[in-house]
Amino acid sequence: STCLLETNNKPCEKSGPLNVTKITEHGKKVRKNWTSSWTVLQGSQLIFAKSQAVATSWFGSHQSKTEFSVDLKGATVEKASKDKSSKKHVLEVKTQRGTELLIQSDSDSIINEWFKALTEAINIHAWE
Ligand code: I3S
Repeated sequence: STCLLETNNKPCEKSGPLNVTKITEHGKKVRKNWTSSWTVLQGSQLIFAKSQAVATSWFGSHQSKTEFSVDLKGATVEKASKDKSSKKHVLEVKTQRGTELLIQSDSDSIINEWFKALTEAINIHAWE
């Protein structure tokens, strides 16, 4: 994998730049706000930071630079249907807590890698 960061003896499975927006928070629809985020998959946590540099400093010390993170336990991931976004290569992640995210890359292969990694993480952590 492409992940170079590690903390608390927990390796991170995958990281890279993705475009992300929430579409629902606590079960309520929110206005889309697409931003490019450095995205890190670590165990059951999917973490979004403003940039790789910020993510690195986040891993080095404090957590305040994290934009937000979601827990993938009990989540689902699927390829987003066309009505969710006009963009190409979009995944929809729904968490158990009622947050729905869209994540997107201009690269089909990158989004397919994330789809695999997220599906695996969701399956591995399903029963925790
Ligand atoms: O699902 P929507 O409402 O068509 O999403 C688009 C809008 O949120 C738009 O912003 P404003 O309506 O707040 O100006 C965004 O700029 C677009 O990127 C959204 O659509 P896409 O299809 O890019 O996800």
